[in-house]
Formats: sequence, structure tokens, C-alpha cells
Amino acid sequence: MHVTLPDGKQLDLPDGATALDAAKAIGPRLAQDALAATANGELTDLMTPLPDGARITLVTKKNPGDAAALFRHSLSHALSMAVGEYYEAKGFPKEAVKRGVGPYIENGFYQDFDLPEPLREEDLPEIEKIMRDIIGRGLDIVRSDVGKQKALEQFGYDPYKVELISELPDDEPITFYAQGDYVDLCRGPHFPNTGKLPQAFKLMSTSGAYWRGNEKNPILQRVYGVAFATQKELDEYLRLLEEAKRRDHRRIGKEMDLFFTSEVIGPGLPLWLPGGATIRRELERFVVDKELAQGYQHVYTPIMAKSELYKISGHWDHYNEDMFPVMKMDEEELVLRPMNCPHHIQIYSHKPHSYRELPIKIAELGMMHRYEQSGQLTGLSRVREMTLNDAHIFCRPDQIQAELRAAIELIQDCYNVLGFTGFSYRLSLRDPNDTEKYFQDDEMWNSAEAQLREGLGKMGLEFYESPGDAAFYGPKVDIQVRSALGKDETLSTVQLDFLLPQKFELEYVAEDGSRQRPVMIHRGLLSTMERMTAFLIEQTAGNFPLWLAPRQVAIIPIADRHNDYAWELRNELHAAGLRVEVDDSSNRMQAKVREAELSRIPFMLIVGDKEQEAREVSLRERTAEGTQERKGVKFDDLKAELVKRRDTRA
Ligand code: TSB
Ligand code: ZN
Repeated sequence: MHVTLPDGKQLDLPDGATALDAAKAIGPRLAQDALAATANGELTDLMTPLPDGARITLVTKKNPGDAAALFRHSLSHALSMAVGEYYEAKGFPKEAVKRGVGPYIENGFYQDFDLPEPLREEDLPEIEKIMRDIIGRGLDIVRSDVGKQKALEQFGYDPYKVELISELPDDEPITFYAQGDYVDLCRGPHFPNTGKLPQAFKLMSTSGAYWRGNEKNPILQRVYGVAFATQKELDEYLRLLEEAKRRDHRRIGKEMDLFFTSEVIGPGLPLWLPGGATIRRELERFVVDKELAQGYQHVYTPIMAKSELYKISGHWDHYNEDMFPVMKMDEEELVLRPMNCPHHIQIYSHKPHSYRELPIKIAELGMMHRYEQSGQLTGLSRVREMTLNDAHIFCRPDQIQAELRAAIELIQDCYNVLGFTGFSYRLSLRDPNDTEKYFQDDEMWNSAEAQLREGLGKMGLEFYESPGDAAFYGPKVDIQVRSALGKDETLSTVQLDFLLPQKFELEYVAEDGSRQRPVMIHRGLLSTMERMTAFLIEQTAGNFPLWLAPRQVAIIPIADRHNDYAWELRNELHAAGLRVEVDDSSNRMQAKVREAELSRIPFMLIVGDKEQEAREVSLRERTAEGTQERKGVKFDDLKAELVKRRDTRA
């Protein structure tokens, strides 16, 4: 057989040669350094026979390619072996440890176990130590092909392996990978020797996981690890993880008393505490004013409707899984609305419209209910009751491009004020093969998708396409952000819909007197107040700009004799509409400052003798760069500055 090297050279090798044979043929140095290989672009290991005629490259430390996939997988074997040795040392027979799967994953690996007694988090360092020892032993990782019968015999004690082996074809060889006295059924590929595995790994946690992900099956114990080629990368990853935890909106929400959920009210139904409600109210005022200035008309509509409404709209057929069950009352069937569109459509149809009136933009802070899976619920970012900063734009076909642009620009405008960066535009298209989720009409979809693509193109926005993420009624431009937990989420959305106007037989009177069908643009500007607030908390790590901060100013008198002055200032700021408090507790000044800092109050005004005499304050301001101090600030100037900052939403 022969293989082709990256420089085009051909290498003749004996039949059945592996990448290690190829490396040896090139030179002993490379054979020493090689960790893995690619054959025709696919990652393989040094122990697997190469296909005849393959184009190969050798993976080394200097040319690591996707080596991480391999060493993460091999580390899961090291983990598996270490856990075996751990229980053997405790006196359990080898067969007492049974194993599910152990793949590599993003940033690391895991392995599932059925153990004679559960592993606790405290035991993980010990397991890690054994893993490092296994690496230190420098064991060759050996691949072998065996027949199905032999495989079944070898793993007879392990029902999980037996199940997997039984499902493999009878006539194909089954591969084992062994290191020392540890053998596992595995397709590979792996590193050639445990000694080549990186030490930059860490076991993170354990959790329960159903065998094969099926809740009817037994629960296995899953051990997770993270692994990188270098300690530097591992440290950086752990630092980011800490940072993410620090920003997690659920944690900050608790610390700042912003929201909570109550056991007796139910999961996914958050309660907004006064602090969180303040943030929300400020956002709502901000966005409603923006919309009014852009010609949106705000309405209020009921949060429920007869199920009939959703049968007409198509939600009944295409969105049923996300809806709460029907409420039966006398002769009527009611449902909680999962979307506001049909209600706004009723408002549009309430009166006839002429072409001159269009676009008509109906907006509402509309409450909706969606039956999200309980496992999916996350703080405020994924809930079951939510209020969407929603609008439906009814326009003529010739107005589509201008309205799409206006909607996207309004989003950009708001993001500018909020200081958001690091979001991306996703063009969410239908999956043409999914006939269940999507209304079927090729021409309609092609035309709507083309319009959105054109709109994004004309605005010069970079975007990526995502088939299968459209709404059932039309394609969307989604604005994607990343949560502290690393999850990709949709914040704002602009959706083009030719379907609902048809289902509800919407009309306008055209210039020539004929009746024409309008087009709908669904648009969530700030997203739901829930998801937006969650995102804002994580973006700012709770350090809100003045206009959004639930508690804006803390006045700290140094001694009791400054209390009157503090209250006088408080009353003046309060009269200017600022959210101010005086800490006239008997605590020491340092303790009061720390308390205000922990509460993330952006402005601290410290007042003592000197300040009182000159009608001044000592200012401590929290900024993204840390705390800034200004001494001897004239109170009247400061008041004007604070009011201006608030009003300009700086
Ligand atoms: C924009 N009918 C349209 C509307 O007119 C609509 O409802 N679109 S949506 O289904 O995409 O929802 C709008 C936004 O609500 C989403 O982009 C997302 O930001 C937010 N959202 C959706 N589900 C949840 C949830 N479970 N919790 C919090 N926010 C959610
Ligand atoms: Zn809608």
C-alpha cells in the first residue's frame, strides 16, 4: 500500500500499515513526537491501519490540529481506569465497576459509571491523583480487533457493555483499546501512550445521567472533567468559568434582591421584587417612549382567548407543544396566549384601513405564557410567564424593506443606549423537511426569506443563516447573545410573515379602490422583559448605569452630628426624582461604605464636618474600572450632574 504526505511525496508501506509505521518510515524523531494523524482529513490514531492511498498528516505538539478531541477521549479512559483502581483499592472486585459511555465533549470529557457505592465530589481529587499516576506510568495504548463472541465473553459482567456489543453487526470486528490491565470496548481514536496525555486537566463534578439518556433506564453516575493541551489554557478556562459564575444573573438577582421564584407559585413564574421591578419599569418607560416617537400605537389586550383564535392562526397546529392546556368554562374553551399576534390582528381588523394609513404599528408590553420544559427553565432568561416588548407592523408589500430597516435600526438604537456589544445577527430559516413545524408553501417561504436576506444585505450587516429556527409563520432576523452560562439566546427578533394576514383574511383598500392583503412584521424590540433583564444583569454584573440602578445614591454621614445634613441632601435628591437612601445606622463609616459597595449602589456621598460647612460631599463612584473618588464636590453641581446623567441615560 502507499500513502501521500502533505508535500505530495508518496510513501510505500507494507499492507495494513498504521500512521505510526508511516511516521517511523519518515524518521525516528517524528515517530517519537507523533501523537495522532489525519487520513483524508479525518482524525485517526497511530494504531489504526490506514486506508490504502490515503493523504495523511501527522499530528504533533507543534502541529496539534484537532488533537484535543483525542487526548480528551483518552483522558476519559484514564478516568475510567482510575475509578476501577480506586474501588479495587477499597476491596471491591474488578467486576463491581460497570461502565456506560465515555466520550470527549467541548472542553473536556466524561465517563458514566454504575458503581458499587457512589462517588462523592470530595473523592474526585483522589481519582485525579490516580489519573496523573496512570499518565506517569507511560502505558502504551494498544488497539485490537476481536470477534463479537469474544467481546461478549470479556464483558459478560457488565450489562451496559453487553447491550452495546449485542447491537453491533455480527460480522464486523469489534475494537478494544487497552492500557496496562485496563481494557475497554471503544471505536477510538486514542493517543499512543498515556505518558503523552496532558496533565492540564481537572475533574469538575459528578451528576446523575440515565443510561442512554432514557428516563426509563437506570441512572448512572457521570464524572465530568475539563482538559487542555497546556496549563495556561486550563487556567484561562477555569478563570472564565469563575467569571461566568460571578455574572450569573440568578446569583446577582439574589444578592441584589431583584427577583425570586416561590415554591408554591411554581417554577418559571418569577416574582419581581421592588429592585427588579425598578429596572423593568425604567426599561419599559424607555422603550415605550422610543416606540411612541416612531409612530407605534400602544394597546392593552387580554392574556387569554378562545382556543378558536389559535385554531385560525395556526398556533393550534404548529405551536401546541408550547401552550398551556385548555381551560373549559361553561360552553367555552379558553387558552392562555403563547403569542400576542392574533390579538393585535383583531385590533387591525376592528376597522377598515386605507393604503394611506399603512404602516400601522400596534405595540404592547404583552404578557404571554409558554409551557417550557421544566429542565429548560433558567432564572429570568427562560420562564413560563413573560412580557414581550412586542409589536406587529401591518404594511404594504412595497413598504417591507423600509419597515425591516426601521425595525432593525430601532433595535440598534436601543442597544447603543444599553451599551451592548458582542451580539450577532442570525437569519433563521425554515427547515423545508420539517412539515410538522412549518406551514407548507414553498413560494411564500422563498419570497419571505429572500426579502430578509436582501434587507440584511442592504444594511451591510454580517449574519449567519440557521435553517430550522424560523417561526412557523415566517423567517426571522434574530439577535443572538451569549448568556453567562455560555448559552446562545435570542434577544431581539424581527420576523416577516405572509401567512397570518392570509389566515385572518386581512385587507386594506388600495389606491385604485381594490382590496389588498397587508404583510405583517412581528418584532420583539427588547425581547421579553424577563430575558432582557437577565441579560442586562449579566452584561453589567449588576453594576447598572445610573438610570437603571434600583438604588442610585447612598448618603453616608461620618458621625451622628452629620445626619441632619445627610437627610437634607437626601430630600433634595429625592425631590429631583432620584432613588436615594441615607445610612444613618450606628455602623462605622468603613462598614457603611462596604455595605453600599456590596449593594452595587453607583454613587456614594460621604459627608462630614468639612462637607457640611461648605455644602459639599465626598464622592465615591462605582465605574467599570473600579471606584473613583472625588473630594470637595459642590452638592448643587453634583445634583445637576446626576439628573443629567439619568435623563440622558448615560
Ligand atoms: C415578536 N410573535 C412574535 C412576536 O411578535 C414572537 O412571539 N416571537 S418569539 O416567539 O420569537 O418570541 C419573542 C422573544 O421572546 C424571543 O425572541 C425571546 O427573546 C423571548 N422569549 C421566548 N421564549 C421565552 C421564554 N421562555 N422566556 C423568556 N423569554 C422568551
Ligand atoms: Zn407576533
